[in-house]
Amino acid sequence: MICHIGLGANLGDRQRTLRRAIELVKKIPAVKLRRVSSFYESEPWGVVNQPPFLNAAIKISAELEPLELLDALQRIELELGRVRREHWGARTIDLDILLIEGREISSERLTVPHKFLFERDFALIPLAEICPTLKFNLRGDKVIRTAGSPTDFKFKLVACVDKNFGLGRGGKLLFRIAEDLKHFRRLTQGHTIIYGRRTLDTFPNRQPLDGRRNIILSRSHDKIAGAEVVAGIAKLFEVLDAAQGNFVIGGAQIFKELIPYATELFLTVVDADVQADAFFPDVDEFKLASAQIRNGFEFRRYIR
Ligand code: A4P
Ligand code: MG
Repeated sequence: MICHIGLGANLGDRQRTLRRAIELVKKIPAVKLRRVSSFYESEPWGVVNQPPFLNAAIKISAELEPLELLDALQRIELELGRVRREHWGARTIDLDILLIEGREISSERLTVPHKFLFERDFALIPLAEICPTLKFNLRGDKVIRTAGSPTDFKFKLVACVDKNFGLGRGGKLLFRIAEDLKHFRRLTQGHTIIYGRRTLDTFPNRQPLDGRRNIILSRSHDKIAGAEVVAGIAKLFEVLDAAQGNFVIGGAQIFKELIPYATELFLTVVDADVQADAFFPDVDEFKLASAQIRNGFEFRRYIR
């Protein structure tokens, strides 16, 4: 099922909590995170004498029953230190199921669409950003887009794949095409490149690439000459600069982790069918913006 979830926080480090909550939703078994909205600052709705909220929305697909999803979301609320006190009152994190595609639910534990969705601009505005088909009227409450969403890093994913979006085999890349390497250099030169430890092994002399800020995701290494090493996505968000070009260059696991937050994809698609064992993730949340046909391959650019 396709489902939209609303997130809200008004206690503690709200930005960090929202990001952590999104990462935890991503880790629920049988859940795939597809899209993430910007973060929005909003005035409290309902109980008004409490701190302002930070709100966001995400889109997921889940091979779960709605109540199983609700259970998983409530476990995340607990893990992030939510204490249920006052109805509509202040909270470190609130995760509400806003919509489930093609479903209406009205049971003791769960009402979908969310009971107050269409009365709440703080829920509708982030939701509309990632669900453009939604029809609604706003009340005119103050809801202001603010920085802090992982999508603000404007991740651009760059890869060279075969017809089946195969990336590699046995830890090696499938292709080495001179024109593509030039294209890659032109895109990334002077910017930040983000990649996994094993991708370093595919580089010439296993050295970080020059003329770029190299950030390597690794849990097993803490120092690599010529690069900055970070242990996970949460740490990555702390060291990145949103104003910089942030290029994600592999491998398969890193693409999978960061594609929900990406704004653009640069795929070199080679007209070949190679037995790959690692694949680029689904691109169905993106649309093809341009394709330049070359001899035996094409340069594709996708946007949201
Ligand atoms: N429940 C029923 N339907 C759903 C659903 N679609 N999604 C049940 C999630 N839960 C659902 O929620 C109470 C019970 O609602 C759950 O146990 C579940 O079985 P709760 O989170 O435990 O209690 P609550 O927070 O007091 O109530 P509720 O209704 O979740 O609060 P709201 O409605 O989310 O309101 N103002 C701004 N600007 N931004 C906000 O994010 N949030 C609230 C909280 C108030 N004002 C706000 C914001
Ligand atoms: Mg709630």
